[in-house]
Amino acid sequence: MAGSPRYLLRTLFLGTAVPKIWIDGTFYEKAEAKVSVFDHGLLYGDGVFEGIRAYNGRIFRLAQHLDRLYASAKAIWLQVPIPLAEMAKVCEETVRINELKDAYVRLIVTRGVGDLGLDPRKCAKATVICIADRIALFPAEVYGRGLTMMTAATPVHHREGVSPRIKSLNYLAHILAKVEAIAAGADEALMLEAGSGVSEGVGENVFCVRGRTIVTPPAYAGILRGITRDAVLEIAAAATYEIRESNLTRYELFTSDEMFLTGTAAEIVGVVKLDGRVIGDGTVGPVTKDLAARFKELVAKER
Ligand code: PXG
Repeated sequence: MAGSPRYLLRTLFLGTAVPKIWIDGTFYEKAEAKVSVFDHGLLYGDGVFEGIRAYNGRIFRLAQHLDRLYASAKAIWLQVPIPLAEMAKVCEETVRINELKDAYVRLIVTRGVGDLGLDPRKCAKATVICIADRIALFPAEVYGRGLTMMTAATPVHHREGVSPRIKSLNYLAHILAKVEAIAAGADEALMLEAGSGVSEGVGENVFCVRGRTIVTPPAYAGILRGITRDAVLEIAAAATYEIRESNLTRYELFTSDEMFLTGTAAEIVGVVKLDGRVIGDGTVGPVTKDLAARFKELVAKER
């Protein structure tokens, strides 16, 4: 535990703080931060999560992330055992105690400990975990040269199945898509909806640009409604770009001037190739660069 003599000694001798992870009200050091093998999050992927960033000690759009977490929980009939305002304090305290300025916060709510049957009523109380660490999704040079993408054969979940709007612990479809992209030598996978149409990257929303018009699939389509997506739409509107939220086909991506992805971990990253087709002139385009610069300004100033 964080306050244990062993922890204090280690911190004293090594000088650097060992990561402290919050589980159900207690901070544990990394090696001791564990959940039961009977937790339904592990047994069935039964739970929801959030990935959140802090910039210079301030958590970016925490309220929106928590709203999405509680909505995801509601959609899977999961009672989050602590109120939203308290959850916000847990996130802030976890960033603070780990002495992180630029951090990645992973908040997880599982169905909790049950038995080997999948009946969620056997789980008396949800497990809540908050981790604050760092994240680097793509190597730095990718932001300069842009990503290559490949459309995965595996689609996102059907929107009336496990809705892609739910940020659930079931990421297997997205992981399979990533595996397919890696096998094909691409940096990232593009996923389609179960019907058809472009959905998203494996952890990012998709945009394309034609002239000064920016297009992205609508939130009601089979996508996770990204917090970064919404922030970029706001920035783009303020910068007088024209915005269209409409269904996209791969054809529209192939023939666009620019393509980029947005996500908490990825932030804004240009795409220069999709399924072997060069997008635009094959470099990260001016609109992508402009929005990335504006996004950087926003995260630096916003609370
Ligand atoms: N689609 C999916 C399927 C996601 O998982 C996004 C879009 C972008 O949403 P936000 O709210 O982040 O703009 C996500 C987010 C990870 C990781 O560990 C994944 C995400 C976020 C942070 C970390 O790979 N996915």
